[in-house]
Amino acid sequence: MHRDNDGPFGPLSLGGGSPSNRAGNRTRTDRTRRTWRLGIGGPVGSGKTALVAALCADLRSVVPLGVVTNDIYTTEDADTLRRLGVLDADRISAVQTGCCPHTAIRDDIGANLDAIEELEARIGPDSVILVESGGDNLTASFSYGLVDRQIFVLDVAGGDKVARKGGPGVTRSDLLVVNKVDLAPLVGADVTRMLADAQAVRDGRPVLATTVRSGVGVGGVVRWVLAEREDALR
Ligand SMILES: Nc1nc2c(ncn2[C@@H]2O[C@H](COP(=O)(O)OP(=O)(O)O)[C@@H](O)[C@H]2O)c(=O)[nH]1
Ligand SMILES: [Mg+2]
Repeated sequence: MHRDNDGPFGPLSLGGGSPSNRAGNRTRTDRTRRTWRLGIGGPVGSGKTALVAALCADLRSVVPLGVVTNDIYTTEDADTLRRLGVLDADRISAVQTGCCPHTAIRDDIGANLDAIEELEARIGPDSVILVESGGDNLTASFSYGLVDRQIFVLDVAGGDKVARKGGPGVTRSDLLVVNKVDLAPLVGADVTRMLADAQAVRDGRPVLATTVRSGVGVGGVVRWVLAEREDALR
């Protein structure tokens, strides 16, 4: 299923985002290759798992895929993805952080690295591994020791103030996804304003508006992922 409906807010970046200047390093110091890893973070309920499911549906025929989920006390997100059948069950691995979720993706990344390497051994070094963070507030961000690129997902239903509140996900993620645009009229949120506020603090990094639930804008996210991975392979 490929979605290329970019929706009323247009394709990919607003205001022309410059690509991230971090080189994708897929070679370890011992010269062995490793998977390309994409972090997906953001507040609880913003649509991270929905985005992971949509990316799997669109990318699984293009590239070998694996998913690592992070939940504090459960394996809820991995269970959801397995139930949806987006990938074979053994390509989805659950990390139970047991602590504040950003610790496991930023500070003490060992459990996530173990899960990634275990998947990588099974799927191969040419795969893409999506790492969903546990839901957190605006302070969470991934260590670049864990992922090569990161997406931060905001929820329009949280109000159009959220982009103005900033935090590392809003300002420095490689791609900011403003999701649940369909709910804007119901909560009185001004999406155009939200996108402009985000763009103003992102120094040219891209912002995308989506309604993941109906696939609107997901094609733009897929194109961004493929372009960033391609960049890393060069
Ligand atoms: N209306 C609407 N609901 C969405 C959208 N994306 C996700 N959801 C719903 O929001 C809820 C939380 O989504 P989920 O992906 O579990 O969020 P996560 O906690 O960030 O992983 C679920 O009920 C989804 O169906 C969207 O674009 N529009
Ligand atoms: Mg989730």
